[in-house]
Amino acid sequence: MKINPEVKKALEEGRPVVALESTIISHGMPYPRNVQTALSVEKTVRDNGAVPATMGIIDGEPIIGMTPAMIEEFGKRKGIAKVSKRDLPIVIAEKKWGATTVSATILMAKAAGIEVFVTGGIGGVHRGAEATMDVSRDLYEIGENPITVVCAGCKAILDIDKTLEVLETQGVTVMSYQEKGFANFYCRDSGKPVDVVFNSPKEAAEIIKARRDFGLSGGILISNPVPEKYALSHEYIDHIIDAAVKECDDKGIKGKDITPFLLARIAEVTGGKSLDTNIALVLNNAKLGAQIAVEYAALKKESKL
Ligand code: PSU
Ligand code: MN
Repeated sequence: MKINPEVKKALEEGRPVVALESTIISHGMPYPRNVQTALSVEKTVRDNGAVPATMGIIDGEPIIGMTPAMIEEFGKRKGIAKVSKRDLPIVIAEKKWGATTVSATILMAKAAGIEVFVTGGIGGVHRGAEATMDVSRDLYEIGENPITVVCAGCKAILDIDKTLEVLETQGVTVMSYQEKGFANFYCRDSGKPVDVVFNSPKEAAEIIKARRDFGLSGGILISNPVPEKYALSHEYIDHIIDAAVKECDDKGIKGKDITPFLLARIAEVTGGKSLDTNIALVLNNAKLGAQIAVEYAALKKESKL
């Protein structure tokens, strides 16, 4: 692993660090907005007092904390592999470039000792999973590792009820920031209950600390609804998502190609509106994630965790 010196120093000094993924750059958004977004996310993390660490794999080497030049290349380059846990050994051994999904990013964060991670929407249980068994590795990796993932719920293309069920089975604590229901990616509230609503980053940090103090393994999922101003209404977006999911089925698109296809198709049909919302929610998550990382680092320092 190659750790960025700034990230390394922050970790050694117990200062807050926030992990970021790279699949959202290479497979989640078109160039150049993917690169602009990734760089603004890093800036937002810094502005809120933490050090960003964007993860990726370059020529088989896992990078903890990519430079802006690396991020630019990740956004432009064609044919970068989308790397989940199962793919990690392959891209490393074959010295390839790999963009890390939530699952692979969690593994790299854990290896580096980073405990807070910001993304857009996590992967989850796909609609029709009772037939296809398509359940994202993301859910299990959150269940098994000491990580707090800040997201705007799971992607809207998924089955939210089933996703919450798997999270519960995995023992993940699901918390929502200020809003009662689990966030719904492009929309604010899914109406599905979470385990606890919290009202400040400090409150979240206290729950993270309690989980660690008690020696519980596994992670915490923080649901942060997209800002009102950028939220799309169910009336507007739901049928667009349904049509895209059906098109995906009809075309026989499967496995890891489903999510990138759907995100791109929905962005196209909405004339870029869904992309604006996606970017807004990621930035909003970066702010909250950094604030939580700051509070958690302070609590750890106080209690010498
Ligand atoms: N969130 C976004 N855009 C994305 C993703 C998340 O706003 O592109 C990526 C994440 O990397 C997540 C992955 O881990 O999609 C899930 O893919 P799958 O559904 O194939 O498990
Ligand atoms: Mn899948």
